[in-house]
Amino acid sequence: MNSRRLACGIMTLLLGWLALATPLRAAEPASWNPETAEQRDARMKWWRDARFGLFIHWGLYAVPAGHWQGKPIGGIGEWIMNSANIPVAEYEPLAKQFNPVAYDPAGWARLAKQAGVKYLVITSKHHEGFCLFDSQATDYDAVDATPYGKCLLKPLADECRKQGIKFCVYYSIMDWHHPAQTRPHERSHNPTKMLPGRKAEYMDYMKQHFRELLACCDVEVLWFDGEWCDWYTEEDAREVYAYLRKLKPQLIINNRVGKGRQGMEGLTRSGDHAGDFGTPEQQIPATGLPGVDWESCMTMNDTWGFKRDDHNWKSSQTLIRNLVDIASKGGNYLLNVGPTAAGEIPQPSVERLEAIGQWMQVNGEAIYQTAASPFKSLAWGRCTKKSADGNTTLYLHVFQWPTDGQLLVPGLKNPVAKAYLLADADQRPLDTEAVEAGVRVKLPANAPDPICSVVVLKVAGDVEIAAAIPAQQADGAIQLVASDAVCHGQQIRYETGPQRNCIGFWLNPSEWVEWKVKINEPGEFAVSAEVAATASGSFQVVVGDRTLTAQAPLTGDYGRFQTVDLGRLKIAQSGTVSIAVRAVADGWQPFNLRALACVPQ
Ligand code: FHN
Repeated sequence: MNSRRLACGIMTLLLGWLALATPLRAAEPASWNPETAEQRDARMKWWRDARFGLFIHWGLYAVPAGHWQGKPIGGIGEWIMNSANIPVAEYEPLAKQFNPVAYDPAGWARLAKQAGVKYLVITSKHHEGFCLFDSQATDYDAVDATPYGKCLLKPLADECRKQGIKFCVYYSIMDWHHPAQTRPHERSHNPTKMLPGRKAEYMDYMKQHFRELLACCDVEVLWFDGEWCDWYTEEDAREVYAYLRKLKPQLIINNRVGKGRQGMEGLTRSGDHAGDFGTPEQQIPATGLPGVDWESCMTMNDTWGFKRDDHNWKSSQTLIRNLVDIASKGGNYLLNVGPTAAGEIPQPSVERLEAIGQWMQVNGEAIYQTAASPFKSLAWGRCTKKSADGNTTLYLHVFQWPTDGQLLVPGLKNPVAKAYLLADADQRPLDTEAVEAGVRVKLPANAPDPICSVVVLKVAGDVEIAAAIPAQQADGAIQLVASDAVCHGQQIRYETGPQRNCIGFWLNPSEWVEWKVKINEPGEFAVSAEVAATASGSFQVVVGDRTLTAQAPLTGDYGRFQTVDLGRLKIAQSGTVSIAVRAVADGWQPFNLRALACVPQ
């Protein structure tokens, strides 16, 4: 055993002693998260400030790279063992072909640094069960099972630290290789079943890994996945969470350690679930989520693990605007690369990371340490914010540069102390003007950056924004979306996420919703609604003393929406009008309401 492995071994033993000194099924109540809000804020601060991380999916699945027995296999690359229905005995030998001779941890860390990421999350063990680190608990690892014969994580951890990048690891709870877990049936590995009487063995196996990962790499975030197996419970989650935080109090742990994640939407449903941040996957929440820590993990093409045939690369523009969109909503962006079995990051990924890095070189100030936009939406782009010494800096991320050179910041009431282009090192002042609709900023004819140019506004105090209410469109139509509605009641509320983005939790028929709308042209309107319902209830659209009664159609799922015509309704007066939707209590059945439209007749 070389000195490095010896050192890791000793550290692991020390951590093991500490852990054993704290019995896993602790005698004290499972107070899995006793920390105060202040302690949590201090622990989460670097992560919240970071805003941008690099995800790396690397494992034996990079060897077949999306092909098996001469045939292309559909689905994401790291799932090939399941997608091609490969038995463990036929999958294991891939380890003998895994020899990443081109692996350059220093080069990876430099690329990450240049891209502007502040943390890096690499798979330590994906569902396949293969460990990229040296584990004393198994020989199914990079040291014992591959011709490469060395730990893959520690060198990268060391190089990341040299670059000032936080080193973090992904860890799958579901394990398609461990003998305590078995296939649910002969056509799939997912989700695994736990063999009777072997759960404690596997839980201890995982804890050995946690100690080893902390000992060898001192990880800063443990990014769990594969928590959906029914043998793994919320009680297990809380004990794992408490166990890890006792080993490393400053460790940050995602919500997939627990059972509260709401599918790919990734956020934690209400209730007492373990985990420090939500994990939307391949999607960005529709709006910011005040007080909620979340991180959208996304691929550059369509797969997490390397697939030789996946050339469906997102543009650098898309990736940069995703980063801006996510930061404008107060979230983090965890952008994935899938290295080859040889240890190379695909060139298209390198090119995109370099493009992001060039943008971040100029505009990183508008991403790092920022808070969510104070605006509900901006037609021309996004906004991020910083507050210091009682003043506010607004970073206006302009995607669509105004052709007339006038950028309207809607509803902004603060006087602007200073405005300039972030790309302008001399910070030459831009003219601004307070107008009824907000603040106009006079911009040069050409945008500094075709993808996203940042205009900086310095204002005194906290931002004050006049509540922009929806207005009748120039063609007379009225388009009302759920995020602009005013909910009246305790349970009814706006729900975010691509499967929702609606008024939901309408369980109580005495609760209701309304839109305040600026009407310029009263008249007769054809009214339609976008609804989702699993049972049909009646509701009414009410404007003044006029009422339109309708029945919600059955769409079969609270996330499957249909647009239904409700009939005609007269809006008799101009000015600010309330368009309300109320439940008919008799026979009420909850439904989700995404939008309301009124078209002049
Ligand atoms: O099954 C995994 C998948 O392979 C990938 O790791 C993603 C990335 O977070 N997580 C799971 C799917 O939700």
